[in-house]
Amino acid sequence: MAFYQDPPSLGNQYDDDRVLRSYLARVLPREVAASITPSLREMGELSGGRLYRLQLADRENEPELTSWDAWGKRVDRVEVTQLWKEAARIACEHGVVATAYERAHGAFSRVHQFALAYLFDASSDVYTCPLAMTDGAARALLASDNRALIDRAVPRLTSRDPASAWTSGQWMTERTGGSDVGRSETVARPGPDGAYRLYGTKWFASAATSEMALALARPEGNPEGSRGLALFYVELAGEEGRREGVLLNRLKDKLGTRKVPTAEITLDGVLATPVAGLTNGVRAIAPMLNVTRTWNAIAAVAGMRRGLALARSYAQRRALFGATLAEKPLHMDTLAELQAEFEGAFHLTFRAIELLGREETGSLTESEAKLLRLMIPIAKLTTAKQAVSVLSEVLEAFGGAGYIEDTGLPRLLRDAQVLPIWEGTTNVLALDALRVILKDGSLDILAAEVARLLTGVVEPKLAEAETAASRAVSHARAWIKEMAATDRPGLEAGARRVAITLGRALSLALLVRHAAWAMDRERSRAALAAAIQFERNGVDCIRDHDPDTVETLAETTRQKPAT
Ligand code: MFK
Repeated sequence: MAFYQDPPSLGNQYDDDRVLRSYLARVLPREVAASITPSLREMGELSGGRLYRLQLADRENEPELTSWDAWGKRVDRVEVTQLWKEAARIACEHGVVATAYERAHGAFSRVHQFALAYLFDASSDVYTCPLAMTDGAARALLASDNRALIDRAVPRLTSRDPASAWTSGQWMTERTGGSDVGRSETVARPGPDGAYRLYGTKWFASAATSEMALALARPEGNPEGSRGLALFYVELAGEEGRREGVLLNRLKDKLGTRKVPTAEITLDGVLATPVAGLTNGVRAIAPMLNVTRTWNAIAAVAGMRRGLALARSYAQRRALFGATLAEKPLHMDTLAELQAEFEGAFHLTFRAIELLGREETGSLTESEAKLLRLMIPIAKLTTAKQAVSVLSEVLEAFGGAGYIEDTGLPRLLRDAQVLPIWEGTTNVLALDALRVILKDGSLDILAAEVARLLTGVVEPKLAEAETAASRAVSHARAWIKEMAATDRPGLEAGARRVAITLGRALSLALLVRHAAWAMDRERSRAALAAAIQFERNGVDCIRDHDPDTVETLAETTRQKPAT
């Protein structure tokens, strides 16, 4: 009999998820948990069942851009794949954005919404990109207080009716750069009627199929730099002349996120409405950035969870050297390291989501608001890096099969690789976090949060983890203080290591707190093991700055190539 390997399989992704269920049991009031569980179970069923099968069947399909019709008319039509069409319907009907705005459970609605997004994401081939933009646009419009635009767009962005729902794009990045947005070249010109029209090129326009977009542009005559930019609302969903003044030049040929129709576009006089005045566009779009960065973190967590679910299933089915992989100490040791990373990322991200929900319902204290401002870049950058390294290991856990496209596994790594890049690279967000720390004392608040989480934990097995979390934060505080006073270039050079250390320390403190709760209330030692393992994986990444070494290597970088 020839041998054929059983493929990995998935069950209900809600019922199978100890980490999610235990977390929700801790944070949600009993009646809220009872009310939302059916929706999560339904999404878990879709995500491990019908949507997952469709994802595998749709694997080779990609969006297509048709620029011209048969008679030479410019049409710029994008056709997305079957999976995305189905994902759009499911996301809309199940309220993957709407839940946050309906607020059936007040601040907890954000936790409910992101739990739905977490379950949905891994089987959607990044349909969460347009959802993130849609959520972010609704949030930025609401923050703008522009009543006319809010009334026009927000009900559509937060609709549960696929026939009338809109998604939004985010048009920021230009050829001049994705990070230094202040160099944007797009101009906004008022016509004789006072209406603005945009002219320029956007280099990474997310999800070219959206019905509206938020775009940065410089009103003619405004000064250079980011303060001279304004935020504009662009509507693309008109009956006639759809996308009038917007040319889709081509779709990007990307390493991953292949189902997302990311486009290069020319804005050639598209009508646009100022959202919040004619300056300070970055400030006006910032609420969107904070929401989309939270989505980035949830996508990182969801990707890790999916990879581990498949790797665990495979470990039970794959036998070699006389036993299944699930019985092999080294394989289990490797998966334990990855599981701890996933659990740390999960708790870090959902803590930020709790605060986001409280911010939106007006119940955040001033110091919690500062904590949230610092936590979002830290959570985004920490979880994105974890996702890439965890999913690289997940592929290896399948041996050669992990490298073969029609297993559906390589996509996991390709789609993770974008997470540290878009929505602010690791370095840009590390510098953002450093700026916030130096400006408003939020590191003291983060340190107090870590101390609060560890207070009252008496389990001796958690002692080392507790010490590691609080020592890492103290080290970061002392290091920043010293470097800020003595070595500014060294401080900047160490910003990424500091941000990751803070992300890992906060993750560990959250794991410790959850482990203590789970032992007490659920008689479960799984979260305890995750906390201990996370500490063993390492927390403090800060090292002393060594300018000589860095400068010597920098000289190599600056060398002119030999001719
Ligand atoms: C499932 C996955 C979902 C994700 C899908 C993603 C697909 C989308 C693909 C893309 O489009 S990626 C492009 C995303 N681009 C970025 O994320 C930009 C990265 N660069 C930065 O974040 C820079 O730090 C930044 C552009 C914000 C720098 O801008 P500035 O204007 O040079 O900096 P500045 O002066 O710090 O910020 C201007 C104002 O905004 C300040 O307020 P004031 O005017 O009151 O002083 C800042 O405090 C405020 N601000 C900036 N970032 C903020 C913020 N406020 C709150 N939260 C923030 N995060």
